[in-house]
Amino acid sequence: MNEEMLEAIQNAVMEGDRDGVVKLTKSSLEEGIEIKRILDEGLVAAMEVVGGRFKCNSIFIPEVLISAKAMHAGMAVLEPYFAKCGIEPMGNVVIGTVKGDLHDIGKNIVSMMLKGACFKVNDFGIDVGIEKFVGAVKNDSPDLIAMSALLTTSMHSMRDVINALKDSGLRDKVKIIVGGAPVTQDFADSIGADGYAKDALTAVDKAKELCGKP
Ligand code: B12
Repeated sequence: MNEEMLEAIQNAVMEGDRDGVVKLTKSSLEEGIEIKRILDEGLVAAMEVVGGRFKCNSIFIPEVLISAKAMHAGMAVLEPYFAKCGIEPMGNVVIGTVKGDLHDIGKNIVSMMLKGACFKVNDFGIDVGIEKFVGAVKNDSPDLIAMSALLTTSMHSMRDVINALKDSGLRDKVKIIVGGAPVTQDFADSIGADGYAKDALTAVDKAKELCGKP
């Protein structure tokens, strides 16, 4: 039964059926299916299939976008269930997809999971320039900067942000975590980031560790 429901969510995302995704996500919650399973085995699993189809040119950008919108609609249903926090935040995080990159599905999942783990999250969205990250450290003193990149071309902007922070004398004031499909631990080390995580769940653990709240 649970498997059928999760498969139905996958199909609805793949078909770009927003209303269907919302309805099925709500029903899955009512059935008591774990939120993490709805996310991983329903919504994210569908985007993996969509990604494979996009890669081999069997679907194109408009179809991917329609599926992405349907997935976001499902995430919006789940979001309130993540936020069961006390008064004291785990830490302040500024998150964004780096300059030149418009991909935000993974970044939004990380953002949502961090909020769910009681971090205060300031989400700068997509195509976030160096100055914006540096300005945030200067003016708002976040504990953690989280940068996402999905393109092999844009991931180098992460290094530019870190270098700009060094040049402004601000590097030691903030921890930096990076992620996104092309990013690896080796890459994170090579640009001088403090942490890397391959998925949203690991990102939360790493963020806690970097903020001294393991
Ligand atoms: C959806 C998608 C799009 C959508 C984006 C919609 C949106 N709102 O995000 C649209 C259609 C707009 C798009 C456009 C393009 N795309 Co695109 N896209 C994808 C696709 C199919 C899925 C990405 C995705 O959402 N995955 C699902 C999420 C859940 O996974 P995720 O992002 O990896 O995130 C997880 C982890 O990486 C991690 N994570 C993510 N961020 C962070 C941040 C931190 C701090 C941490 C710790 C962890 C973390 O946690 C997440 C959750 O577990 C991928 C293919 C793929 N399989 O990845 C191509 C892909 C990324 N795109 C690609 C390309 C080439 C493009 C375009 C250039 C296409 C074009 N010709 O115009 C444009 C680029 C536009 C731009 N300037 O950014 C290539 C990139 C190739 C490369 N090596 O650089 C890919 C890999 C497809 C391919 N050819 O194989 N794309």
